[in-house]
Amino acid sequence: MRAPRAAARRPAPPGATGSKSGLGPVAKRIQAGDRRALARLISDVEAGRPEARSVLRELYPRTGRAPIIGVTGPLGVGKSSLINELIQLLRSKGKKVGVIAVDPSSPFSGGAVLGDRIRIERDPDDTGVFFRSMASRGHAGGVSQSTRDAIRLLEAFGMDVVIVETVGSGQVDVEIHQIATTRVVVVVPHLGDEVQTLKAGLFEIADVFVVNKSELPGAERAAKDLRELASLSVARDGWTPRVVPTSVVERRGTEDLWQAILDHEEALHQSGAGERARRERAEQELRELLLERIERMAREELADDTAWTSLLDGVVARETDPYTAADRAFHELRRRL
Ligand SMILES: Nc1nc2c(ncn2[C@@H]2O[C@H](COP(=O)(O)OP(=O)(O)OP(=O)(O)O)[C@@H](O)[C@H]2O)c(=O)[nH]1
Ligand SMILES: [Mg+2]
Repeated sequence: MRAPRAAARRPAPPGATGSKSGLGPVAKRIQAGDRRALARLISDVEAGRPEARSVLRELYPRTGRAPIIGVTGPLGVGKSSLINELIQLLRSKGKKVGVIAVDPSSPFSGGAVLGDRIRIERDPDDTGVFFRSMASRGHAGGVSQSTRDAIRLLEAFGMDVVIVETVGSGQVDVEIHQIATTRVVVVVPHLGDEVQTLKAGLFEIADVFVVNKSELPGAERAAKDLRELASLSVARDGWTPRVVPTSVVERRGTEDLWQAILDHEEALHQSGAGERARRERAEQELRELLLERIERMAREELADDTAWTSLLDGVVARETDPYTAADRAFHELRRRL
């Protein structure tokens, strides 16, 4: 586990509060809409620099209100293109949007997605949009925590909606999807094996299915299959997953997608499921943060510890089995702490 890194890049602004707003200088800059401060702080979050935590502590009470939309699905189904469409729609409604792309294979660059067929230009000076790509590896506190923290910074910055894109291929997606308030899974016509994948994992956590590229043959069939699957699944808190066909090339369906998201957010509110989900997310985060500390503490305690070394020697020599050794180490740690 990492050792806390020294604040090498610039002097750490200590959680200097005491001003009228109760915010330190960095938190104030975030709230005032300083993009460079935001970008720098997200980098700090990724690197696990301690000064980021102090700003997050200050900003926490001001976060937790924006819808967090998780968008996932297999490689190349058009997630980024769809997000671009959503951004344009939301900007036309005067809403500010933050986007985090985890492990993007088609990076957001300069406010445009470079697809081979679609290139959507956006005003690079539009301060109502902020993109950030993040790698799922190399995060000091794990990608889930970095994502949570980045979302909070975007919210404190003033974003009304935050969208998180991940490539639907594993545990990271499920974890990040769990951070979202509305989970969107994007697929394309001719699902084939994808339906299996969806059944296996993402299907259970989708609130809205998008069948993108629906100008291609087979789109209606795919939507029908998904609707069937959705109706067979147990409605969670009175919500049956919605299926929305879209086509970015024909610029269709984005309004329906946004409406489905809004309907889901409203259903969460009405049924009380949103409140429960908030509690579950808080508990999950607290658990992760606590476990991280316990693990670090244990590692530090065991490093260069002679009793630990001799336990290890015993296991290697097959004088002690690893189960007994782990039990002893556990009891010894508990005794000391
Ligand atoms: N025919 C068709 N092509 C589309 C549509 N939407 C996106 N595409 C194309 O699909 C390709 C992938 O689009 P992206 O938006 O990068 O897809 P993605 O899911 O974000 O891809 P990854 O992030 O790499 O997983 C690009 O060539 C797009 O131009 C659509 O509705 N119809
Ligand atoms: Mg993408």
